Amino acid sequence: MALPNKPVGELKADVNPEVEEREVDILIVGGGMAACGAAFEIKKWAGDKKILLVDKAAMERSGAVAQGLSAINTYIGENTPDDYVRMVRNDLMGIVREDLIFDLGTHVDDSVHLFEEWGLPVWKKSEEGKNLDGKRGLKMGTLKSGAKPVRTGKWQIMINGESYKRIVAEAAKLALGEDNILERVFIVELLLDANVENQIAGAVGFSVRENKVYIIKAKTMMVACGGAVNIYMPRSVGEGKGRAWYPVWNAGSTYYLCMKVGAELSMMENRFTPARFKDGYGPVGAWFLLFKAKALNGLGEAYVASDAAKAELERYAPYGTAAITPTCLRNHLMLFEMKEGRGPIIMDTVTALAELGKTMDKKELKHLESEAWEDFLDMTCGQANLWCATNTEPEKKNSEIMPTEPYLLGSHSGCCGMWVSGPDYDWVPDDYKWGDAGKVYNRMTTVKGLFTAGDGVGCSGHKFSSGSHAEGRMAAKQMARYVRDHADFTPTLAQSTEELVNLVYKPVKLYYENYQYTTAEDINPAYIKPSGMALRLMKATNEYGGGWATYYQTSDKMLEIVMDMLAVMREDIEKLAAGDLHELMRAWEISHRIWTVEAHLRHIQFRKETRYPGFYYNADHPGQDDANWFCFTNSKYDPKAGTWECFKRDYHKIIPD
Ligand code: SFD
Ligand code: AMP
Repeated sequence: MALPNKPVGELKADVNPEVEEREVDILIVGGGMAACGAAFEIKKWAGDKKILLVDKAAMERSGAVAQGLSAINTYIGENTPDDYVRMVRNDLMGIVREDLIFDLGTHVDDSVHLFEEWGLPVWKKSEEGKNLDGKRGLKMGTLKSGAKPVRTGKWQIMINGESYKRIVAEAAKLALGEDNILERVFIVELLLDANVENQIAGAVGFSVRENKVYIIKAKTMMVACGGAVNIYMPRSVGEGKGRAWYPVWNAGSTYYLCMKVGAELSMMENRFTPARFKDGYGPVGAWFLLFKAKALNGLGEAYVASDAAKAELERYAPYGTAAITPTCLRNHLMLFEMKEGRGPIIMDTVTALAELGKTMDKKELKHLESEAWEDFLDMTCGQANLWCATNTEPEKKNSEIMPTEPYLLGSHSGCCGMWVSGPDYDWVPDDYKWGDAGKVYNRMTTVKGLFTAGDGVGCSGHKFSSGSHAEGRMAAKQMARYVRDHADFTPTLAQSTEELVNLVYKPVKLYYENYQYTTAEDINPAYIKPSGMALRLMKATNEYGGGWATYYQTSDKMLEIVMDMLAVMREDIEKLAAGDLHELMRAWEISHRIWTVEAHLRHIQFRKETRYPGFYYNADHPGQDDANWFCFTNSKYDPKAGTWECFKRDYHKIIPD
């Protein structure tokens, strides 16, 4: 149950928090799209079991869909799952898990149909081929009953999605029951079983509204805490600090929590460096696909059609010469123009709207203009604010677009995450599926009983909101199987209650033991505050780890330097201090971020090629080296030894071209 909003000011931390211990069969960590999918599905398969969902925020507005969305980017519809695999494979430069993508492609539409049933307005095509949004679209019937969506691209459909997350969360809460949900509880660490090797047994966290530590034992769990944001310095600091494209609250917890108990990571070198409307982070998809806008360089040229651009793309054939240019290479072309002195890059909104308006009457034209605003009001309202603040009417004034700081995610146009088992079909290669006691558990990590979904599953991007929900539902069914198959297992924790409380509240204790030593509480020889640590991390990664400061370029030497800096940061996070509950959350978030970005950079260091030009470049290993690197790069942190290992895993082509 959600606790009410806090009163003015932060809630003071107490060195002696209350402790609540729980024991459940199934634990769902996170409350975003994947977790809502799991919450909706799980009772159907494990209704007699004890289930608990824990979200650090309030589910109605938590995670990436908090502000809403204006499109569902994965709806298979009239297409085929095989083709979906081809699209994802091409966009992610060849190396993907086709079993996971195909499997998702066969399930995702069912989630979209549910969203519509729960009240999400989906735009429809009229019989005359006109776009009908909102209530007008409802008149055409549902997608399930055969109504045609408004396709922007081959895979994307338009929605009126400001309340998307509220709708999805309501269904999840109704299905699971409010009593089985803890909101505003931040999970800090996962816990392995004391007796069974490599078996998950629980998690520890704290309330961000009460001085309370939660210790939760579970037989199986899904961790779906989204991607990692604010691991690289955003382009705006000061007044723009905290502004980002992906959700600022998602701090890499999925990757941190799983890697710390020894789950294998895959393709952590992959990142998403999205091209976005400059400073407001407005997504570009609707402009490129729905409004058919062109990107121009500073000279007013549609640069993607130039001979120089074509020659540049040919260097990355077959992806560069494919019918749809992969996302990273679209960025690469932007950066190429900018570096050649032909920047900035401009979205030609004026021509696009004028072209569309040619066949429209006055009323339709007005509606088109409001759609342009609604695209942002539905999912990135800061961009609409920025348009107001800069007197930008998109039909009269163009806007700049710009590659942003990098994000780590596995559900959007990126593919980093956990190495998980695929489904148990005979066509799935043996090294793509595993489980326990001879049984295969789809979406289980390499730790027994630990599942993930959405941004957590690596090697299979382009799931987006709908696919993440569907994947959460798929993982839920597997957890239900797991818990039945392991009815005799009783989770046992290796740590005492006192040890766990001391671990979680260490920053609070450090603060209260030392804060009176100085007059300015943020400056103290005995501790570091999380806000300072965040700036230190972002400066280091931006300058040495391929942030925007260097046009996303790093090198072997720069990686060596940033690795040293990260090692010191990992030592220094032991000295993080927190005086209130918000700061305690910030302290743990920055720890999660530091470990996550270290995994990212270790992978970049290991992969001696530049697989994703436009997302990042390794100056010492430019271009792609298929002979040596057409494989997955995986890593594993050994929780007992405290050591990391990077290694290769084979890629299998399952779906022919
Ligand atoms: O325009 C802890 N996304 C888009 N998807 C689409 O389908 N269409 C779009 O239009 C999309 N675009 C877009 C998108 C996202 C954003 C931010 C914008 C625009 C501005 C992507 C999807 O939203 C994304 O793929 C899914 O939401 C991913 O789902 P999931 O479940 O993997 O992550 P989540 O929804 O962010 O949820 C994370 C949850 O974890 C909680 N959490 N809980 C406990 N303890 C911790 N330590 C925790 N850490 C995090 C969070 O509170 C949250 O509940 S467009 O760009 O293309
Ligand atoms: P974005 O708004 O950039 O997150 O993109 C939303 C959707 O549109 C994603 O499925 C993208 O892959 C797709 N997309 C965005 N821009 C383009 C483009 N120029 N060409 C093809 N697909 C695009």
